[in-house]
Amino acid sequence: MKPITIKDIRLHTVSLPYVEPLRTSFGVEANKSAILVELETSNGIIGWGEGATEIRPSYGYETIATGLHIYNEFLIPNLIGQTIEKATNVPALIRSVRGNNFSKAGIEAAIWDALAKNNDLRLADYFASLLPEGHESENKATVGVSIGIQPTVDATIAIIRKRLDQGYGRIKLKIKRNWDVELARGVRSVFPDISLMLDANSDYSLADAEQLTQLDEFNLLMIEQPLGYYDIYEHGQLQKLLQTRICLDESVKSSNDLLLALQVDATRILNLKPGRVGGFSESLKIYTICVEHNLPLWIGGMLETGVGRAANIAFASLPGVSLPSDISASDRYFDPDITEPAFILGLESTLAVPDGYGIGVEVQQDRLQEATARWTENYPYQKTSD
Ligand code: OSB
Ligand code: MG
Repeated sequence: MKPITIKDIRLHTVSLPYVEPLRTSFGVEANKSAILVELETSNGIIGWGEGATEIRPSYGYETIATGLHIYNEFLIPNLIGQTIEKATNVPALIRSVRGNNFSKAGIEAAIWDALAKNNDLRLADYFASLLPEGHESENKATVGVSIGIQPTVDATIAIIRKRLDQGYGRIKLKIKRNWDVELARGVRSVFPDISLMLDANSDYSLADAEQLTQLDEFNLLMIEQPLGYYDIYEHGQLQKLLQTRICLDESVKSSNDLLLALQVDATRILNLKPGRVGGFSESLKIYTICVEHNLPLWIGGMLETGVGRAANIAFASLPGVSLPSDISASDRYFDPDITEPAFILGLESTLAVPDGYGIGVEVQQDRLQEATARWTENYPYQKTSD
């Protein structure tokens, strides 16, 4: 690999209106906010990464404001002027910064993109080059769609129907306490056979185990992160009582967390969000653990802009990603997205990996300007309902 030398790193905080907001157990935002990282190398290559931090510390503890602080004060000063030959060397360069995984991942992603471009490689092929033979990119990712909490069961059914008509082959519904069994029963009475899963975003505690066992009758593909943010042990306790497989999301923040979760049978499937674990270097470690343990794996989403989504699609195209990922077509999120070309849902609920080098999509300067202006207008906090 031809190395890159980092000349400059520029941050763009953006705000993009969602086509359809996603209500979770912790609320809803009308706009997508993200920090886009633009990295320039000494030979003029531009790499892009997305730090998928949100406005509020709800899904994780990082926010846009803490992200800007960590980038500007710590990560960027550590990296400017560095020569990097392999993106997997990056975590060692920023290990003095504790935690803040989404921010680290945003900057690491820009380095992955720049290194891939500098070596005329698609990001998907760069990932595959670091894995054993037989792990080449399949050039497409199999995907599903995540549907937020709706006011009624009928409204949920209407959206599921729309998504099935669009070609999505796996449906995920957000649930919360008191919005679970009745929802699943109503949906299953209309769609007895669809591939269906539920995501609780940490809303329950072990005391709710009996309620959760009532979901066993609905033939769910999995239940995602029912219990608390840190509660790996408790998920293991819950799994003893449930037939439905538990899939951890929030609680697995590193490869070490995954090994612990496997030890206590807390996760029978894994939702890997590359940002949550600090980036693609750690994600490759986790990928390898999943392959070794025959653990079904899929890539989660944070409603990313095209910058983050393109990189996640590249990762999700690896063959060890064995279940549909939470990465939908561009039109499910934004009109228009910040990058071109748009991701369009293909046959059998797939998204194609673009042909271009690196992430394979281009940031549109006019849309970037508009999105940064929208952020500035609304800063520090956008209006939120709830
Ligand atoms: O828990 O998977 C989640 C979005 C924001 C925060 C948390 C989650 C989600 C999603 C979105 O489910 C999936 C997507 O990006 O399409
Ligand atoms: Mg989740």
